[in-house]
Amino acid sequence: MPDALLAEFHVLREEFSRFMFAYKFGMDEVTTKVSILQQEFKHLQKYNPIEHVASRLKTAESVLDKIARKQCEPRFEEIRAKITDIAGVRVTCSFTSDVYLISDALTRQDDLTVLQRKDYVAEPKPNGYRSLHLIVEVPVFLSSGVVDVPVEIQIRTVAMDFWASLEHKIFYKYSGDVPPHIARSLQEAATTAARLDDEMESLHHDVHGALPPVPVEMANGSIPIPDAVLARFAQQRVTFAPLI
Ligand code: 0O2
Repeated sequence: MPDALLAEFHVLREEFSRFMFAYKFGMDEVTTKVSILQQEFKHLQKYNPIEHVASRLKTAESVLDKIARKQCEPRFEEIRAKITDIAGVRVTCSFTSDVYLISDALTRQDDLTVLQRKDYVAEPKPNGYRSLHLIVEVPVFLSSGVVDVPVEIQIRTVAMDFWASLEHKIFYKYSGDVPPHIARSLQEAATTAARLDDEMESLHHDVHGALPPVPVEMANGSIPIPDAVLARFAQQRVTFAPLI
């Protein structure tokens, strides 16, 4: 390979690496935010709405596939603007109401900008897919300056997650061309999963009742804590012992 071409290749590889690292850092920022919420809920509110959290970076191959599919020009700026799911964080919650609880807790954070919100829980896809999707932009502070990085956040219940992971496997097994009888069965399974979510939510409500949300201002101590919330703390036996 001629020297000039080799040098160009090295520069490009380094730029690509820098580009992908920004997504990794953006993903880490969002994962940290989710982890803080998870710990706060668990230790301070004695209720943990989050079952698990996973994150992934798209592979270079998958980014290239998407560049071709979206007819995106192979320039970093254009890729950052058009391909917004290079970094992804998936939050799996216990109940449907938790999906919105987590979405609200994240989107009211000042340093996150919501670029897109798709509510496939309220309006499932025709195949039965349900999840709440957010594309948020998070600032990443590098030694050279700040980069705003888009991160896709998928928030769903355990039942939605179970269905989606099975459907994903079936979709790939048939290369996207799922036979009609299997597509029908998947739709029925999605309806069953949605019913299960409704039943579990109602059971949860019967057992724990509807808890009043803690106002944002209370977290910074700027308003007095109302009696109802104090009663709720007492009811849940919240202790103020050190967390670690
Ligand atoms: P992967 O491997 O999970 O990343 P887009 O093509 O993403 O620009 P789209 O399709 O409008 O635009 O985005 P949408 O609807 O927000 O979906 C993006 C992601 O949601 C997908 O990413 C899947 O992870 C998930 N998803 C969406 N629809 C379905 C579905 O019907 N079944 C399952 N199992 N997952 C779904 P990727 O890139 O397809 O895959």
